[in-house]
Order: sequence, then C-alpha cells, then structure tokens
Amino acid sequence: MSSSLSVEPLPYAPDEVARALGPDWQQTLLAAMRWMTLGRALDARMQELQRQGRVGFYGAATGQEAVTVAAGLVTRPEDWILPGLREQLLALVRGHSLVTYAHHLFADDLDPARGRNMPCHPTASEVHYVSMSSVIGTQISHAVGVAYGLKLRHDPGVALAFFGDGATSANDFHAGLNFGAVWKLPMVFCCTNNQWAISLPVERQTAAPTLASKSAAYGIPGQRVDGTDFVAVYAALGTALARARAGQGPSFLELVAYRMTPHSSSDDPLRYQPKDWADRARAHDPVERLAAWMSAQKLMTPDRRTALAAEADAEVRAAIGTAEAAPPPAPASLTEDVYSRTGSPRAE
Ligand SMILES: Cc1ncc(C[n+]2csc(CCOP(=O)(O)OP(=O)(O)O)c2C)c(N)n1
Ligand SMILES: [Mg+2]
Repeated sequence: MSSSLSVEPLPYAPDEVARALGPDWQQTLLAAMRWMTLGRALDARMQELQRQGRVGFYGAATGQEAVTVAAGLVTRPEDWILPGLREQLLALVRGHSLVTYAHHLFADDLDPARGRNMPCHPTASEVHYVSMSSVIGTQISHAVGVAYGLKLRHDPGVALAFFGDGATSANDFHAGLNFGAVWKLPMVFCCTNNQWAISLPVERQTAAPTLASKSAAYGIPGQRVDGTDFVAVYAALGTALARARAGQGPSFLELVAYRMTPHSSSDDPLRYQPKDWADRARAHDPVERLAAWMSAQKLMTPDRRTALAAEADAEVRAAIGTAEAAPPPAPASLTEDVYSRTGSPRAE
C-alpha cells in the first residue's frame, strides 16, 4: 500500500457524474460538500469537548461521511433509518436540528430523551431516524420489522438498516437478511465496512472474500461499493431504493470505508492499528476526494472551501453554546414519561 498523502482521485468524467446524480448534480455535489464539512467540524469539536470533560462520550464517524451524506440526500422523507453506530450526520441531512442534537450530546433538559439515552445516540422521530443501536446488529431485526409494517400498510417508505462489518457476525444479521429476502421486504441492508470492529480487523472477522458475497446465501443481490466515493454510494443506494420501492425486495450494499478516528472517545487505536493505517485512510478521505474532483471541474475553490469550513465551525460552536447554556433535566423528571397517568390499574 502506498503511504502517499495525495488522495485517490474519483474516476469520473462530468457526464458520468450527471448520469449518476441526475440533472441537479452540481447542486447535489455542493450540498454534499457542505454536509460533509459540517460532519467533520462536528466530529473535531465534539472530540475536543470530550477530552475537556464537557461531554461524557463521543463516537466520531470521520471517514464515513460519503455514506451518511449520500444516504441523507438520496432517501425520501417517507423512508426509515435504523442506524448502526455512526449515522448521526444522516439524521442531520434529513432535517434533524443540529441544536437539538447538541442538546442531546449535553444530555440537558431540552434533549428529547432528557438525558436518559447514552450520549451520541440521538432519536429523531420527525425524520424517521430511530435511536441508534449499541447492541450490535439488533437494528437489523428492527429494520425487518419496520419494513414488514411498511409492506402491510402499503406505505411507500423503505427501511434502511445501517451496520458495520462487525455486525455481520451477529445473529440478527443472518435472521434479518433471511426474513427480509423471504418476505421480499422494502428495505436496503447498508453495511459500512470501515475495516475495524473496535480492535478487530475485518480479515479476522470473516473468512469470506467480501462481506457483499454473504448476501447470496439469502437470495439478496449484493454489491461492494467504494464507500469513500460519494458518487458511487449515491448511485448504488439510488438503485437499491428503486428496487425496494418497486416491490422487488431488499439489496445488500457493502460500503468500504476507512475509520479515520478512534472507535470512540474510550479507545486508543495506536495500540492495535498498523503504522501505515492513517496514511492509507487519508488517501481515501471522502471529503478530500470529492473536493479534489470538484476543484478539477472548477466547482470548488480553495477560498470556497475555507468559507465552508468556517461556516460549519461557526454553526457547530453556536449549537454547542446554546446547548451548554441549557439547564440539566430536573431530578423530578426522572419518573416522567415512565408511568402512564391514563392507563387502567393492573388487573388483580
Ligand atoms: C451484541 C454486542 N456485542 C459486542 C458489543 C461490543 N461492541 C461495541 S462496538 C463493537 C464493534 C462494532 O464494529 P462494527 O460493527 O464494525 O461497527 P463500527 O464500530 O466499526 O462502526 C463491539 C464488538 C456490543 N456493543 N454488542
Ligand atoms: Mg467496523
């Protein structure tokens, strides 16, 4: 592997990108750059705040922005997101408020979960974003249930299950793919293979040559996609969503990316990652790859990038300032939303 610091170029002529993204492709690319830049700013700032003791925990998704932003831009409001560990940016792209997310990260009184959920596990029901699953793989079964409900109700939405390479060894993965295929459900299995399950490299997770190859056993078409290439992810998700909407059943996408930050704020990857990992990951930085392509096409300039980064940083700092000024949940709120006031007494 090369240890070059230059990024892998995206291999497209402009007309190929136009075909993949549709007539508004230039606006889509600009929106993608804006959201990816926001994701970067959020991850950087929140990791600093965790080190300063201002938030208890944070799980960055640096390196996986092409997946979350493409999914946020290509899905429709009626679709449902069942996230794994790193899809918070997707909720924001779908319209969840950054300020509300900041309230959640500070577990304050304006956090919709009022501090009861683990930090970095937002719930955004208004954008059909279910609380993320830290119990690896369980959301795959939940997504099957959601998709089954959508099918029974003739609802036009599609359920998207997001999970990591590690989750492919969980029971729910096998049960979920099987039920999804047998019932021909409107869903997409989105596996972001960031090549690590905490300290376990993907080569020790499975003896299968690719994760995408696993879906054949369930009768689901599987595709391995460069998960650091925004255009490729957008196109592959678009095809899988169209298939699900047409009643043709689920697809499986293995989106290969590079985890560019520690597993979480409780991890030290220097103890287990090879020395050249950071250089390899930087060569596949999804933000830099897209920016380089857009610069070559004169759709981006260094000044515009600097401005985007400054805007994103200001937006993140403003949201954090608002959240940090909010009071913690009142102790009495601990029992609110727990017991029903209107329910009938338990039958003797
Ligand atoms: C059922 C279960 N087993 C083990 C764990 C501990 N654990 C937390 S994250 C993780 C690795 C997840 O790796 P992957 O699915 O690749 O997701 P990534 O963290 O890379 O996004 C493990 C084993 C857990 N949370 N749940
Ligand atoms: Mg992983």
